[in-house]
Amino acid sequence: MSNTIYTQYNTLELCEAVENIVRETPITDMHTHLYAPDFGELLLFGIDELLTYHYLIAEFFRMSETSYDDFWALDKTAQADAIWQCLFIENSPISEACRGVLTVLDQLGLDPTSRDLNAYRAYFAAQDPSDFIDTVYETANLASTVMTNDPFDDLERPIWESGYEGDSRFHAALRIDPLLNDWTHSCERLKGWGYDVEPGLNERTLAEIRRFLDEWMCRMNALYMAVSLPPEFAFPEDSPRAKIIEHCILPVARKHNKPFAMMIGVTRQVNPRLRLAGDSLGKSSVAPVEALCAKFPQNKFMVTMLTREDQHELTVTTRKFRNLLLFGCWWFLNNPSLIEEMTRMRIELLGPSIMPQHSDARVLDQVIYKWSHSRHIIAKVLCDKYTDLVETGWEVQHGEMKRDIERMLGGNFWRFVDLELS
Ligand code: FIX
Ligand code: ZN
Repeated sequence: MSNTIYTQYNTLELCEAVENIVRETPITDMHTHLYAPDFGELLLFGIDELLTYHYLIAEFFRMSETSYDDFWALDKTAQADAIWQCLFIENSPISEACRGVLTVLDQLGLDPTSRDLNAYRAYFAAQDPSDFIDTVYETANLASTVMTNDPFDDLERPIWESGYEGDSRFHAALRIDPLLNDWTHSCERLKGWGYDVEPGLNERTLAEIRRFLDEWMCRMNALYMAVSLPPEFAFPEDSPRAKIIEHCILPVARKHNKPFAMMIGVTRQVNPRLRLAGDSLGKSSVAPVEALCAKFPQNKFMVTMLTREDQHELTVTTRKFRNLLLFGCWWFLNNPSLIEEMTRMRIELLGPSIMPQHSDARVLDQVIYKWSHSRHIIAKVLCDKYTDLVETGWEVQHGEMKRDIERMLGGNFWRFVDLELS
């Protein structure tokens, strides 16, 4: 009830209310790798996709003696069979990524005790993709998700160019890793698409990159621009990346009044034989984030960093800049112990002004487990924080907790996307 008041004398009820509000609040998942049905085969779902998620592939190769070549020669069903046998039958599935598969099966009403992979396959094979999105959104209690949309991707680009009409369950984010992390090749590609660009980044080239970004922001109706960056990311710096950020990304972001999201700390392909599973991480510097937020107060930045070591510094930097939104427990941090530690620290330093989590789901069904596990932890941390609060003698109304939680599960993101900075 929205007018219930919680005090130091009813903290059990308070925690129950927090748990309920967190469970019942529809979420905006602000960073995923999911796609609307019009993107066809790019929208992944089902048990074979769940089992061949790159998190599980990395775990498989640690436990199995199968060679890389033999594994990659298998078709997807056979890969899924091998992973199931190794990680679920011959070993207990106690890792977070394995547990996630079982949470999905359980919450979709399948029977995890049957251990019957073919029965699970039959369930997913019977689903119509668009209806199944509704089922998954309902099960996970999602309001909408934000995709990761890469115009340099040859499978994705044609769908946008042929006039993708949109799907209210999915929003777009313009992802520009190749532009910032590999300018030499991107220059060639832009040239091939008719932009008058040169490797040297002269004025004409910078203007053409701005035109490219502007066109794609419009075509996608993108909510933000995003990039993942290596640990050595620096700004300011005499590099194509720093130049393109300053002279192209930021002016276009200002023109559209949309944030620039930086995901910092990924070291790509430390083991290429693992393919998509072969990326790792490295401690990074928060100094470039500070420099960008200070030098460009009219730009909005969203930042997440990949190492545990960088979290405290990033949280403190976020205190200093209203044009910075901290988000998510990214990738190797999306594990219960780390989510709890980070969420606790962030709320202690920033109150409810954060977006504590995103799913990063690559397979539609994964939003079910990623959010179910995270909601549980967010509720646990908030129960402690509101309990500490009422122990001061302060009273908390049910509606006030609902307001805070709605902000953290979506509202802060939407406010920031539209925020006009003066
Ligand atoms: O760069 C990213 O957006 C990463 O999240 C992905 O590339 C990564 O492979 C992933 O799926 C992490 O969860
Ligand atoms: Zn991602």
